[in-house]
Amino acid sequence: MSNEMAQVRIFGPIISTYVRILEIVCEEADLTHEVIPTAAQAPQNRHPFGKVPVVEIDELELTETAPIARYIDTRHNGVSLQPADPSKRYAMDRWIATNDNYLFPLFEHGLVMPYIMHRHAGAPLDKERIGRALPNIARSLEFLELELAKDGAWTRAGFTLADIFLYVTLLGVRGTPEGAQGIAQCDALSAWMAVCDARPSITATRWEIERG
Ligand SMILES: N[C@@H](CCC(=O)N[C@@H](CS)C(=O)NCC(=O)O)C(=O)O
Repeated sequence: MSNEMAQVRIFGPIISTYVRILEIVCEEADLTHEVIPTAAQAPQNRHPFGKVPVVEIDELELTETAPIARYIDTRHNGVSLQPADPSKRYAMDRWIATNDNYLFPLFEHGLVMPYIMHRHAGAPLDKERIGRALPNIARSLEFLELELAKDGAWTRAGFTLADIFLYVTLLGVRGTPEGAQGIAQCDALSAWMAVCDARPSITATRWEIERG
């Protein structure tokens, strides 16, 4: 990388759902970006509620991923990832909210985090926690599959910010054995993920662990 400072500085862990979402949005907007490794609990983390990421862009310091994504797309990408039609814009926002309020917390705490703690922090795999979450996780995947198969759900307005949020959240799920099996049983969801897998903004921001 050159010595020049990136246009967007993202403070958060290198492997983090919300950091990756913003890396993809930056790629879509053709903005240079850099992740400055920062743990949520680190004293230098400036998020008022101890979350990550915190973002520096245009001499601003921003928090909360969905508003940051909308800001980047509006200010730097010609609003390409947000439909103009109000009902389509609502659908995009609804799926982002569904992701942030229900899907991410369920998947993260019930499945993804126990595997991260096991694989990267040497903790025993918390099978009890996973077992408790799995029925709800299976129901959520089935819900996504049915909605997508019924009428295209979040894909009806083309590729939007909703695709990015849902894809990265499901990427974490697919990185676990139970999650990979669950997603493989969902034909529409698998096909949509495969299309996203090949998108240049997504391949350009792949995590080291995805490269195999
Ligand atoms: N509402 C925040 C949520 C971000 C979030 O949940 N980030 C996770 C990492 S992907 C986090 O900070 N986890 C650490 C923690 O909750 O202590 C946003 O949209 O940016």
